[in-house]
Amino acid sequence: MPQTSARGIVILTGAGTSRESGLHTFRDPDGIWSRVRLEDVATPEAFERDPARVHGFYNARRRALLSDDIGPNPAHRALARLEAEWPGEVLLVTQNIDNLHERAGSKNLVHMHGEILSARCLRCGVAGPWSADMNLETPCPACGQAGGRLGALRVDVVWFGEMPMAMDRILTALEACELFVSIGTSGSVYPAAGFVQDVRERGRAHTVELNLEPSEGHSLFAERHYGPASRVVPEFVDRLLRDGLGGTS
Ligand code: BV8
Repeated sequence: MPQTSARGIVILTGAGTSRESGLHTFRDPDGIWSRVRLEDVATPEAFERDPARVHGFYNARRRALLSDDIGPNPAHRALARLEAEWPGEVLLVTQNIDNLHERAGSKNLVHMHGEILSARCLRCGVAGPWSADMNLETPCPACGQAGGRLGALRVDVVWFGEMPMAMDRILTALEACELFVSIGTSGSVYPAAGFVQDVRERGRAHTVELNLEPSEGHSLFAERHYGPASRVVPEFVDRLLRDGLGGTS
């Protein structure tokens, strides 16, 4: 059976994709980093220094995500449709720790910065689904251990200075893809912000930025469309499914 020639697509999403679902971004004027310093809540040193504060930061974001008025928006749904209808592989790499891509139906998905609805044990290393608040006394559901200066559990996300997840899989997909689309990200956090350069260096893939406004790396993209993700992403997906790769300009 000949390998289909349909070409692979890699999509990178950031917090702007979830903004119209009601979740805050990081670096917009009303963003998360305008209210708290990342050095105080999103690094291993912050957790060592004040684990209760870090638990409180993620407990609040987890509760917000699980509230009834938060759900996928048309951008999440358009990306799930692209995966279902595109004849080649579509790998969705998200920097987001929410579960809105899954809830929209995306399956071929990598959370390179982890997931807020997962917890990891500091003692046995086992990670698993977690939707409740977490504190220093919470026991690990896998090994039962609890207590200690840092407690037993941490949120299963990638903090600054920690290695992002699934990098081998991501870099392999970037190497093979014919289309790289960056959506809703400021392009200020590495290695994700460097993916477009990785793709350009291979000289074959088309690169597209879909964002509310030009990102830090906007000049690196061959094609750019600006506006809210809930409009710009469905429009782009419709065009791509109608006209194929040659149709994008
Ligand atoms: C690593 C998870 C190496 C947690 C996050 C100095 C010291 C130490 C490290 C570094 C350093 N200098 C550089 C680094 C590397 C560092 C880094 O890049 N720092 C930056 C600040 C300079 N990176 C790391 O540390 C990474 N790890 O390098 O490891 C290593 C090597 C070997 C061994 C060990 C380690 C790890 C980075 C991951 C950190 N974790 N999050 C959590 O979420 O709490 S990062 C955080 O930023 C989120 O994941 C977020 O997704 C990511 C990027 O932000 P964006 O998603 O882009 O969000 P932002 O608000 O910035 O932008 C939103 C965009 O949306 C805007 O452009 C806006 O216009 C747009 N928008 C808004 N509304 C809409 C919209 N678009 C469309 N529609 C709308 N409606």
